[in-house]
Amino acid sequence: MSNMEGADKLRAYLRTIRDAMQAASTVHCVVGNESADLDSMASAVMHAYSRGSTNAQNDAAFVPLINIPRADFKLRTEAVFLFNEAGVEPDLLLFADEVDLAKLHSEGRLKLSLVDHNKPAAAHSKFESAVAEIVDHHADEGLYHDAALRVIEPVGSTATLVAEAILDGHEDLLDEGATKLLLGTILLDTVNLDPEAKRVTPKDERVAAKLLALSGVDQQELFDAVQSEKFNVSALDTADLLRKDYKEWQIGEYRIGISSVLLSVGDWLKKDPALSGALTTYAEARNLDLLLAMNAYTAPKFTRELVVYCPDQSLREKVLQFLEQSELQLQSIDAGDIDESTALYFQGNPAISRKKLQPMLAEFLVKL
Ligand SMILES: [Mn+2]
Repeated sequence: MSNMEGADKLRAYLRTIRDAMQAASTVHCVVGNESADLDSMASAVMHAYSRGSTNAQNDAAFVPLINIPRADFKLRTEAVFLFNEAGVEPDLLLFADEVDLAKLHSEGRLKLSLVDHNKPAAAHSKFESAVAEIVDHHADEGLYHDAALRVIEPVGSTATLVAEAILDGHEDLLDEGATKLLLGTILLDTVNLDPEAKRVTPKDERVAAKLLALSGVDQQELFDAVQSEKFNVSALDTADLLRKDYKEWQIGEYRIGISSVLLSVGDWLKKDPALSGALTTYAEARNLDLLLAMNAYTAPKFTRELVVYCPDQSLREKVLQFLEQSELQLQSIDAGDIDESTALYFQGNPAISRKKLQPMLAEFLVKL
C-alpha cells in the first residue's frame, strides 16, 4: 500500500497538463456539466488522470477542464475543501477561462470527453463533432453512439463510474489523494450511501467499499466534513455570498435578482456591517431594480429570512407592501442603522423557496 500515501501521483500528472496541451497533436479535454458541481469537477480530473496515465497514444493529451471561471471556484466551498484534502491546490487545475477550445478545435486538435453529462452544454455545442468519450449517470440522450468510450449508467455519482474503470486494473493510480477525491464525491452524491436518500445503487456501494478498504479513510468522518463544507461560507464576502447561488429575471420593465444565502441575517451583518453598500454595488453592477436575498440556515431548526434591496422609494413601498401581505408571513428584523433602501425580515413560512417566490413576484410586478 506504499502508493496510498500522499497525492504525489495525481499531483505529478496535473503538473504536466499545461505543457501536454501545448505539445500534443490531439488534446482530449475532459469537461463536466455546466453546474460544475463536485461530481463534475472530480470526475473530470480523475477521468483525465486515468485516461492520460493509461493511454498508449503518446501524441494525445488528456486534460481536465473545470467548467467555470477560476474566480468562481472559491464559491464551490465543498470542492475547495475536498480538492485541498486530496492535495490538489487550485493552481494545479485548469478553468474554462484559461483554455481556448475554439482554437484547439480550429487547429483540428480537439477531442471532448463529456463527464457527468452526455449532451454538450450550449457553450460547447459548436464542438459537437469533437465528442469522443462519455462517462455519465444522467438519463441517456441517445447521442454519439459512435463515441470511442460511451458509459452511461444511472448510478448515484459519475465518480463511481470513473472509479470503477480505475479499479479495473489501474489501482496503482489510486494514491491517497486520488482515492479521497473519488470517495468524498461518491459519499456526497449518495448522502453517505444512505438507501433512504434514494441515490445510492449497488455499484456505488461496491465501488465505495473498495475505495474505503484501499484508503483506510473513516467514511462518516469524510462525509460529514464534505457535507458541512458545502454550507461553510465563512471564507466568502458579501459579493461572493450574493453570486454563489444567484438567479436573475427581466419582468416587464423591471430587472430583478434573487440570491440564496446560507447564513442568518444577523451573522451577515456581523460579518459585513456595510451590507447596504455592498447590496448597492452588486445591484448597480447588474442594473437591478430589485435585489432579494433569501437567507436560509439550520440552527437547529430550518429557518428562512429575507433581505429586500430596492433603491427606488416608490417601487420599494409597493414591493414591501405586497411581500408583507403575502403568504411569506414576514416579520421585520430591527437592525439599527441599515440604509432605508434595504428591508430585513424573518420569514414565518419556511416553505416559500425562490422557486415559489419568483413567480409570485413576477405576477405582482407585471401588473404594476
Ligand atoms: Mn453528477
